[in-house]
Amino acid sequence: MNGMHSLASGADSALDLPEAIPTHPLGVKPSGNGLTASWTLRSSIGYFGILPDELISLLLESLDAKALRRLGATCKALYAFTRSEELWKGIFIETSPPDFTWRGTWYSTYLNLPESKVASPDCSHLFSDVLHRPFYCAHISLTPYTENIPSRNQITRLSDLTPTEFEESWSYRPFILTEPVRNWPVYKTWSIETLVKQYSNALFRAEAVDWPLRTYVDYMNNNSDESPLYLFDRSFVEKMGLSTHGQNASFQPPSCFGEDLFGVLGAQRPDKEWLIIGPERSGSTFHKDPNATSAWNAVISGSKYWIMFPSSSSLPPPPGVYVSADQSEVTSPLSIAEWLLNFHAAARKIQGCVEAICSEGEVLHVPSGWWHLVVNLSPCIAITQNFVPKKHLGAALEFLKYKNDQVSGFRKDVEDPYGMFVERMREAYPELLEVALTEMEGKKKRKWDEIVHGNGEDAEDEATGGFSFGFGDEGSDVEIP
Ligand SMILES: O=C(O)CCC(=O)C(=O)O
Ligand SMILES: [Fe+2]
Repeated sequence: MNGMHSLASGADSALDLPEAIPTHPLGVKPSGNGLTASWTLRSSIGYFGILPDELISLLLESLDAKALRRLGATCKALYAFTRSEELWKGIFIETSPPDFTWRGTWYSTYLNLPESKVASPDCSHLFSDVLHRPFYCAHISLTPYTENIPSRNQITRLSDLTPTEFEESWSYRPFILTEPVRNWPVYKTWSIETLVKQYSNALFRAEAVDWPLRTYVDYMNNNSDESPLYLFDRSFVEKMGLSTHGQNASFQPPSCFGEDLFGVLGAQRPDKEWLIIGPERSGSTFHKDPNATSAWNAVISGSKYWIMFPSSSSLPPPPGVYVSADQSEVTSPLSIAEWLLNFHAAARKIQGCVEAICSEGEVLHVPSGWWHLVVNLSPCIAITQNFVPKKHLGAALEFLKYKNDQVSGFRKDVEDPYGMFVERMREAYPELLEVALTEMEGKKKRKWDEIVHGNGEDAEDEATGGFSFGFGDEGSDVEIP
């Protein structure tokens, strides 16, 4: 935590700073403030005193609710440590009571007490980044990161595209469509209020839990989590009784995306669509979409900030993202807020980085293989679908064949997704399949030659003087203008 952050929560200096962060509920201050303090609550924690704060909070992760509460009763400093919301979120979710009232924090919800009945001793003489940072991250303003997008990074907005334009020119590029969603019945009728009225008791999946919508909305409206629980439900069409075909469809994929080739798998296709609801600051840390699919993401209400990077075997992952040598494991260890604080400024200068705010009524296209981080700038409802467009058939086949340990979203009884996809494609689109298979094998051979003869050159396109990214592992090359 740097000096500025230390000052930010010093009660006297908060007003001098552009970003006013409220005072921590127990008054805990960042470590820097301790440098000039005459005394600290930490001196009362006895033998624990020799441990750094990180280790104390790590140790507390192994205690159950009862032990935490007993330890917390010994002194104010340990009380503050045992009140970490992350600890109580874990304990509450593990317990998962069938019926409960959201009380504003994970701790008070677990105890089923109104917040006013929960002790909040004055811990203003405790100086700890470990305790203060999650609170700080939960309150930073997002605007410094999401506005003033450099013009070269701006994702193109289009009113609409034809399927041919999409196939020929846009399958490899992010873009925003501004029109197609505006006629959807769900766009015209959905808001958090209307949904909670109509589906109050319906259970929706939010990360590891299934909560009634009204409880999730209570949570949305009143939480201070650094990484708010995110509703991400793949069965919303059935749960909400929506229709997806014909004249009365509640929503429909924008027509430019053309046919989704995973459609040939019928009922055996992997998960394809999700309802996404979350409060301001909720969102998705960096990832690529499953099975080398592309996606569209339509904002029904609210707005989302997107930052995206192309990917290739010859390019490093986005800053702050770590990929294992065989690319099978991706770790984005930082919360969205911490990533923004630490990496955003450098990331947006990287060639290939694109950004946008996707507003209510707009749809963003995520091409196969692109890294993306998304954060909701206000309470947000969105629908997303993953699909395999013609131009990325090769990427999907290659993923299913060579990364079969990372394939996801298929039902357990589908033993060989690659084999089944090839078989169904052979029946439905034999020519497309042949072209994609030939391309895929050709690429494998080129890659092999590169390794053996060391003539791999897929980053710099010297002929055009432009910069092209080789989608060595997930598709064809794409030119970044
Ligand atoms: O709206 C969001 O948080 C983005 C969702 C996303 O990236 C996904 O569904 O893969
Ligand atoms: Fe995604």
